[in-house]
Formats: sequence, C-alpha cells, structure tokens
Amino acid sequence: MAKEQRVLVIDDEKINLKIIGDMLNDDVHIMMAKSGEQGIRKAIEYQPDLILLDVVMPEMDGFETMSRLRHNVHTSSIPVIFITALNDASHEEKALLMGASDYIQKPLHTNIVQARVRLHLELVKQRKLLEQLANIDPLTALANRRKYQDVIAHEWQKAIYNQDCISLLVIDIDNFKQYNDCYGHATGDTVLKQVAAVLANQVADKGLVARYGGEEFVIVLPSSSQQASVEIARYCMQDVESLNLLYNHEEFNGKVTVSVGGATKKPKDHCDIDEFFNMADEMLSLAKKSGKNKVLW
Ligand code: GH3
Ligand code: MG
Ligand code: MG
Ligand code: MG
Repeated sequence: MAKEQRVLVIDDEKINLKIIGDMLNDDVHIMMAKSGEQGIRKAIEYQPDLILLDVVMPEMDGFETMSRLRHNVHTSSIPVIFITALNDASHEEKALLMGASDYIQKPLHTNIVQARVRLHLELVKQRKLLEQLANIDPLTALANRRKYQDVIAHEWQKAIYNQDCISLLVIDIDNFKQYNDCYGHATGDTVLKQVAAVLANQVADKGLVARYGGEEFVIVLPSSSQQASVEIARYCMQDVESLNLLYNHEEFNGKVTVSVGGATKKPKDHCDIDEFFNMADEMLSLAKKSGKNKVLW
C-alpha cells in the first residue's frame, strides 16, 4: 500500500473514524467525512482511490450514499467497501448487489481491514495502469488515437446538447520522411517528442492534444470559436518553428515545421464526426499542397 493512494472514510461516529484512520494511517492518505452528504462532496472533490462506508448513519444511510456515488459520473468508478456492525446476510447481499467491492463486519480486526484495503488499492493501481496503457501514446506521453476518439465523441454530444461550437485541428510534421532519411529514426523520435510537448504546452487545459498516428497530431478544442482556435493553431505552428530543430536540406527552410488544417462547427444531431474530421483533414491537405508551414481553415 503506497502513501500516494487516498482512502475516504465515511462514518457518522467520530470514534469509528479515528479507529479506522489509525489502522490505515501508516500506509495511505486518509480523508474523513461524518455524513453521506459530506462524503459525496469530498469524493467528488478529492477523487479518493477507495471509499470505506458505514451503513447506519442518520439522514442519509450507507445504501443511499452508495446509490448516489454510483449515479454520479465523478464517483461512479471509485470502489466502495462497507464497514458495519450489521451482521445479517441480507444487508451484505444488498451491498454487494449495489456494486460494493467488499463488506467488512465489526468487530474490526486491524490486520484484516489492512489486508482487504491493501487488496482493493492494488486492484485500483492495476486498473489505472491498464487505463493508461490503453489511452496513452508511449513515445510522446500524449493521449493516443483511442483516447481522442472517446473524447471527441463525448465533446461532440456535449456541443450538440449545449448548442455550442467545437473546433478540431489536424497537425502534421512537414517532410518528415525525408527528415528520418537525413537524421535517422531515433532523432526523428526526439522531434516527435518535442513537437508533442510544445503542442501540449500551448493547448494546456483548453482542450485535448493526441497523437493520431505517425507524425500526425489532433487537437480538440471544446467551446472554442473559429477565431480563438485559429489563433491557437498559429501559436502551435510558431512554437514548433521556434524549437529551431535544424533541418538542413536544399529543398526545405532549415528547420522542422508543421502544417495545420482546422474546422469549427456547431454540430446538430444529424452531423457526423467523421465528416468533421475530414473537413479539417482536407484543410491540412490544402496546406501541404500550398507550401506547408501554414494554418488553413
Ligand atoms: P508531408 O510534408 O506531406 O507530411 O510529408 P511527410 O514526409 O511528412 O509525409 P509522409 O506521410 O510521406 O511520411 C511520414 C513519415 O513519418 C514516414 C515515417 O517514417 C515517419 N514516422 C511515422 N511515425 C514515426 C515515428 O514514430 N518515429 C519516426 N522517427 N518517424 C515516424
Ligand atoms: Mg454509524
Ligand atoms: Mg508529414
Ligand atoms: Mg502524415
């Protein structure tokens, strides 16, 4: 159990919070809440790795708390272990059917509580690692194409619902095949990493940057007007040029550059994400045909 993991204990009795906290304090970061209401708020805000939940509490009991945690997108995948003095099978069955990861009955044995918590935290760690492997491009540490597809689908629906616009940028490194031929694949890899870093830095929390494949990147900018998005695209292009990555070749302009195609849309139900991508991709093709190192919308 690593101290970087966080466990939220929800129990209406202070003494129980203290007992459970003391059992786990050496291994994990403990957060406490003395009601279901407060527990849900803390779970949303602090995103603990695991929740230990009392059943009998005034106002909102453990089952109601569990149900609300499960129905909130911000907490629905956080595992919950019930800890309770109720020792009949029907309560245990109900908890497990609601999706509890475990059910610990009092009296509590320190070693058993620690072992069960450790087991579930290990599972959380493994799940997060798998999620990362499934969603992150290992070379650049950017989101990969799979993650991009999840995000664009989600943001597209959000834009339809909110009648909001969304922008998409497709970015491709210019003459990169030749670059690899001149400088070698390993140097090419370092260029990909540096380009990825400046894009991520420029976009920051304004949207998602992903490696779409090869030397091609995509940027999703939710709620971003055409004017604002063109500006970000220009900054991205300039940032890459400012890396001053030497590219000495008689045909090219002395450094690594990128071309950007963009599209902005206020989607309606019948609109298609693939068409939207194609709009941006066609702009990229035009940028390539008309001299490269430019942004077209
Ligand atoms: P354009 O300006 O039209 O985009 O020309 P280009 O040469 O960049 O385009 P092309 O599609 O012909 O070649 C893309 C090159 O990108 C080919 C491939 O060797 C290189 N590439 C793709 N993935 C990687 C990678 O992971 N590492 C390295 N070093 N090169 C890669
Ligand atoms: Mg209680
Ligand atoms: Mg290219
Ligand atoms: Mg390409």
